[in-house]
Amino acid sequence: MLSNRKGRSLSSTIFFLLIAYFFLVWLPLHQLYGSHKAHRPTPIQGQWHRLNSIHLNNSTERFPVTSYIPLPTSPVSIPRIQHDFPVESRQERKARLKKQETIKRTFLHAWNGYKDHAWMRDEVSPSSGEYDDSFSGWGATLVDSLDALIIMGLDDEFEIALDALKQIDFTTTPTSEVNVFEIIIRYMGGMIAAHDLTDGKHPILLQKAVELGEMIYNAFDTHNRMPQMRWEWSRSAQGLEIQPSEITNLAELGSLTVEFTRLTQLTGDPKYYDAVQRITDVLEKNQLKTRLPGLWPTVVDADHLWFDNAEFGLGGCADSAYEYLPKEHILLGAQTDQYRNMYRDSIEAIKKHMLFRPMLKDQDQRILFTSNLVINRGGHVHKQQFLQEHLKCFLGGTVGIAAKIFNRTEDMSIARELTDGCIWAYDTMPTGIMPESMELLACEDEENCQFNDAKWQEGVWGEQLKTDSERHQVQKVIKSERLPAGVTAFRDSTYKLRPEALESIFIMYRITGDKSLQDAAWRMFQNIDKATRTRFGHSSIDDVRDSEPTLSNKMESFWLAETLKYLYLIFSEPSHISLDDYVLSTEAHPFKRPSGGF
Ligand code: DMJ
Repeated sequence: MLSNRKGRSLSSTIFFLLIAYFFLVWLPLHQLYGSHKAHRPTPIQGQWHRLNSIHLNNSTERFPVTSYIPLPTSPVSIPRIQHDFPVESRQERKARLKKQETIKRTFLHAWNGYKDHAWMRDEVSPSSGEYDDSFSGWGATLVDSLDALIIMGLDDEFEIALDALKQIDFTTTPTSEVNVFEIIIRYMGGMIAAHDLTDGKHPILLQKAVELGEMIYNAFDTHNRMPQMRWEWSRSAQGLEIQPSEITNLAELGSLTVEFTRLTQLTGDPKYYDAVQRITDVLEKNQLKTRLPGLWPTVVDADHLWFDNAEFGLGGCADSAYEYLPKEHILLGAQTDQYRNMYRDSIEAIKKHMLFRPMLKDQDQRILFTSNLVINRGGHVHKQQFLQEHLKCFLGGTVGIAAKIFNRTEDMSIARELTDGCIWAYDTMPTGIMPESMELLACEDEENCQFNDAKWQEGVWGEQLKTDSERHQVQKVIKSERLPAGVTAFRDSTYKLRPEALESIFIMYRITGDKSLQDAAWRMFQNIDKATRTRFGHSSIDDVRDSEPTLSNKMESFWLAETLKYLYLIFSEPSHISLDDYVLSTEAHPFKRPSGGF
């Protein structure tokens, strides 16, 4: 009798526990994650005239390497990057997951637009539902997004994308010129990261990365082994000589290290690492010989290895060459001092010559930007432009990572103020979105800088205001240009769905644990989604000053691969893609960091 009663009370306890589990755990989780159904898309047929199927798989090299620079293989430990996050409360977790789910749905909106209207093409045109093949026609959005699908737990979508990947032929392309940098960071980055995140479970990922690597390696077959960055691939296919360009972007030349190093680590084939190490050696040799020692000009002559150009900056054409210094150091497991030293020389020059504090109305806001410089032959500044570009917003994150791994604690406040500068630039615009580029005024005294209206107006006018008519005219310019206080001109008022500001916020959040960075990211996300959402995805906009901006029908693959991935990760558990386990490429692709050997 007694045991019967015990049995009954046990079964009712189990029953209540099951009910509680269903309502409190299963149902909420299912509502969050389980409602998405994947559907199989149809490849969109192109109207390209294939270059009559020339394939580049067995070409003979004209300038073969006789001995490869070996990959270092005994990594040592690197100081920790991530903050020690405390356990969050139930409420905090719920609020965070809700935001993360909204970001995931936004990702799916754009992914589905691509799947339904541009599957296996490079990009969907997000307003018209047409497609665009801007990166050799190998399905850039599909391949660039592979690891984002894994990170967001979209497993069915990932399987579908993986099936499609099998059909991509990286040995031929309908385009006459291959953009080596873009192809490496988008395609190879996507495949390697997906391989690393799935622990090599899908051999096709590495197979295809190698197929692409074999193809692109031919761009390095030049007289000095510097790659031809806008590669005339059909010349190589016909056995004709190719040359590195006299006008090569620093960023393109200097940002292949991480992808090619990882490819060698994964395959054991030394040639990829050798190829990029040769570039690093050339950059190192010339770093202190340029017009601004420590920094390289934004345009370099890769044919004659001349670094005498006058223009210096950290935005377009230069950015990721600097970003990859600490990142390659991490990927190599700190086995050489080369990247540490190169980073030291570059950051010291940046601090000395480029950093500036803009003159703002609210001087309690401590923010930093970097200027562009034109240097004459004698090494003197010919021109300094206080120009902030969206592309420069990567810098806060890079300086933050480097401050941690190289024990440069004194740089951490710079990292934060650079990141805050980009947040300010978003918050200050009518749409809440930072423009592609704008000009500002620099404080003369950084520690004591008052906003000076007359100076600002002169900055807008470009010279001293002499007459009442000029003073009247400048007011008109400020009004018609809709210049926020402190901004003297909009160089380019578009927003192209770029990730850099969110990238730095992600890194600085993981380093500091400061929740105000999550708040800033959430504001930015809501504003971007509102201004850019279209029927088939999200579109670049023409003017961040318009509350209802014109859409330019363009969605680059980095919207899914970077911008939305960073947003998702800002609201993830900090252990998800920890910066102490992965190094993120310039296209936000996480590569496994070495631990104890390769
Ligand atoms: C991305 O393709 C990469 O982040 C690159 O390094 C710079 N520009 C775009 C995004 O803006």
